[in-house]
Amino acid sequence: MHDFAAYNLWMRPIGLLLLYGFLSDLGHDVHFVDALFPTPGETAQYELSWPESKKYHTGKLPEERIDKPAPYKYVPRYYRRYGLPPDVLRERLKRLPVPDCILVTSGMTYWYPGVRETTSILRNIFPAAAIILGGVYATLCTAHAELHAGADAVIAGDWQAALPKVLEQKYALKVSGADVRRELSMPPQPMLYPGTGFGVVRLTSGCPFRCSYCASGRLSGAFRTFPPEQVERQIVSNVERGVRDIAFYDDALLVQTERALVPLLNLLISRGGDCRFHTPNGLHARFMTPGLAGLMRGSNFRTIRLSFDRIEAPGCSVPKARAGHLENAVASLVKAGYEPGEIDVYTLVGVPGQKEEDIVETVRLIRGLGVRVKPARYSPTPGTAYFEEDCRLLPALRTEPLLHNPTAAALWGFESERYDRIKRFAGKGTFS
Ligand code: B12
Repeated sequence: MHDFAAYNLWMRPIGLLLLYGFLSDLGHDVHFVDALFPTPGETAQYELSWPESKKYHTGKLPEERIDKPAPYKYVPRYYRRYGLPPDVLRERLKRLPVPDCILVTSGMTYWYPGVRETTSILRNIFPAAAIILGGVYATLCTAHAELHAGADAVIAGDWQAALPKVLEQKYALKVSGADVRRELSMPPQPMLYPGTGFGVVRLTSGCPFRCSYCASGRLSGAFRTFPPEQVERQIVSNVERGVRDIAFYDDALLVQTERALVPLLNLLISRGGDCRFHTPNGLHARFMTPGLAGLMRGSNFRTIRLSFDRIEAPGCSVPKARAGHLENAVASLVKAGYEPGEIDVYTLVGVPGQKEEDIVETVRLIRGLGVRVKPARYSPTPGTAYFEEDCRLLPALRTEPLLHNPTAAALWGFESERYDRIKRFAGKGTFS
């Protein structure tokens, strides 16, 4: 992955893990490689940083400085490759049996140079294997990926719909007859990440809201929940193998809680144990209730992040939460036993057209509740209403996903100095 900054905040390619589960269950010989994470052996042998050495098994990924591509020439920041150095990745790949087919995932749209570098390494080592790309970049920038990612096939959206056909028709790999809806079959993560202390799960898919800055609708389709018992089994299978921290990857964990989160929390509470839970993706503050907060506290949720956006720009989205919702959410969490300083609140900063006064007022409001502000930089994302407006300001966004990077977006939509000023204000409550 190539970026200006990256950190292991419980980072896992959950889509690829599901695919691994699906194909192994069908009896295929599947091997899993995550080029971001070294094994304990590689960490020692190549003196790489261990990405789980900070609090709750988060940490710094191995990194090395690389040249900036042309669109980033004017960004005054170092650019880096995160994850395994290419030679270490090559060594790892050479130990695998020669595959028929390689399934590659992709994260943020602006990480495509890392995808391209990886496919070129894969091609070099396994020239006869078919390379199929999926994931966020493949879904949101399909035409770009077809031209630039170096894959033989690019699959947009859920793999369930398209992958079985592509595997069978193009590559004669047998997957028919499989129940592709059984997508929750995910392997215990320590099986694929030796020595890991964290895992990721998700209890729901998609989001019923269509906020103007978020592509969840395009990526995940209609909102649905998964059976809480299945997610509990996944958690237990990880915990039994040494995992102590579990992060939820849901877009909308607090939606339809009566059939998903509440039963899961009750199961976790009755099971007991010392596993900690985290919600790195912002929760909808308006759905937090005293009852839910009590259950989250009781089941050992440690990282609680809420979202609070009050974007007043033209084409304004429905705010994720209004001030009253945030106050109620914080009050519920505090009543359940959380210290205000343990609660983080994301607020979106840098939407083109967003007024600095509005952000300052929002930050003041959040700080006034005693909780921590986490300004989240805006990333223009294809498939959203805001993206269409952004393209009017900068048409090159349509053809160059590197410009979606929040650090680079600062240069055309919202200058870095303004962002830095707001970040300081968010931390200290003053502009000094
Ligand atoms: C969880 C999450 C996070 C987590 C973890 C992210 C991570 N790096 O692992 C946290 C909270 C840390 C995070 C942070 C950020 N995120 Co985020 N995040 C998500 C979220 C909600 C889920 C991603 C996910 O795992 N989905 C679940 C799995 C199942 O989906 P999937 O991996 O895409 O797989 C599906 C398909 O793509 C397919 N598939 C996947 N791989 C493959 C491979 C093959 C071969 C095939 C056939 C199919 C296939 O199958 C799966 C479906 O069954 C998405 C929104 C979304 N709904 O996807 C945003 C999203 C990816 N994030 C986004 C953004 C903007 C960010 C931040 C920049 C926010 C900020 N300003 O700080 C940061 C960047 C941090 C970083 N450097 O990583 C944007 C992407 C923007 C972009 N331009 O690409 C998204 C799309 C949200 C949005 N705004 O619309 N994020």
